[in-house]
Amino acid sequence: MSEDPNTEAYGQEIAAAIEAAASLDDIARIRVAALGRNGVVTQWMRSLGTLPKDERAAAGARFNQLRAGIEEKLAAAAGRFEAAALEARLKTERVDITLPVKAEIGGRLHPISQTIAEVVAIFGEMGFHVAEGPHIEDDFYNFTALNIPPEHPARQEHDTFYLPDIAGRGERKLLRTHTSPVQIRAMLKDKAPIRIIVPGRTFRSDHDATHSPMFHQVEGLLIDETTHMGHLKGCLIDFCRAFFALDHLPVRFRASYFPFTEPSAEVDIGCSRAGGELKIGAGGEWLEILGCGMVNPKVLEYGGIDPARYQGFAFGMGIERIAMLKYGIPDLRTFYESDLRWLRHYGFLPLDIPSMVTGL
Ligand code: 2NM
Repeated sequence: MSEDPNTEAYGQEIAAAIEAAASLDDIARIRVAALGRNGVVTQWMRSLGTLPKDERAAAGARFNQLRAGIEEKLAAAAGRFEAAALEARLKTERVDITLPVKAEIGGRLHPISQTIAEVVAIFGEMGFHVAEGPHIEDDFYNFTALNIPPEHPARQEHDTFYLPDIAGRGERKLLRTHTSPVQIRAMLKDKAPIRIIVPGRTFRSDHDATHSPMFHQVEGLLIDETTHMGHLKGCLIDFCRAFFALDHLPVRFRASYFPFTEPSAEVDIGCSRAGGELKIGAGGEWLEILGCGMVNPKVLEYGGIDPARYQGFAFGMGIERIAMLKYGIPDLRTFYESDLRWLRHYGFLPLDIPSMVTGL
């Protein structure tokens, strides 16, 4: 390049153009003209090699300064247009929640909500009330108080979503892996006797055809002075029969193990899988639907309840699983796709509130 490019004049010219820009498109055009592959500044920079050696450093510095100044002005102008566009969108896309439901969609209750309402209605009739708690928990409520030992696989990084240690205290919060921490909170806060069910979201680092990293559980807890395994069995048999609306549904208890209960059991209901089609209630086969047991005395102690005076039972089940079984929903993933056609098919009318009186 022979003549010395007037970077100052060009900088002012570009600044004026940016000032006069009326849209993000204008800004993009200015950027291309100045800084694009064949832009003015780019070409100047490319021509540095043709300058006499002793002028290169100073010219390079001026070009860089020019480019940085233009970048900065472009970014600021783009930011203003983006903010204005967002403002406009927020105005036009505001949702009027007082409008009636659109007839062609027809509001539907998600099967998860419906199933929780049904479970609440059944246990509500038995005198349980609903308890809720935080999704973000700490190690004590989610693991320690439930007698889950430090080396238990569920505690590993791999299975549990841990949050960063923002407080720098060497302890990390986590997303609850079950709703049981709410039972511990209830023991500590309400004392015995207790009769609660705890529906809610839970999180495990698990993702395949039958596991979602976010899913729902309902757990239950009953604590009193004379509570025994017979109460547990009667309560859960009644629940299974009410939930599946089958008065004579076969229910069996199979010995199992959980750290938080002793003894522990898994509950199966009768079914048949003849011809590859699952039918609940008939046939000589079994289908597991929930876990339960007598609350481990160690857990009562963590909850501040005297195990010499009180005992209780607890149970837990997956909402998606029992909803899929009851309503014939074949694929877990469809629960979270927000597909209105799916919701129209599997959803429930919002005012059809389940109750033991009107039927589930
Ligand atoms: C289950 C199975 C068995 C359970 C125990 C407790 C607590 F906090 F009371 F100890 N809450 N939930 C429990 C017991 C959960 O889920 C399969």
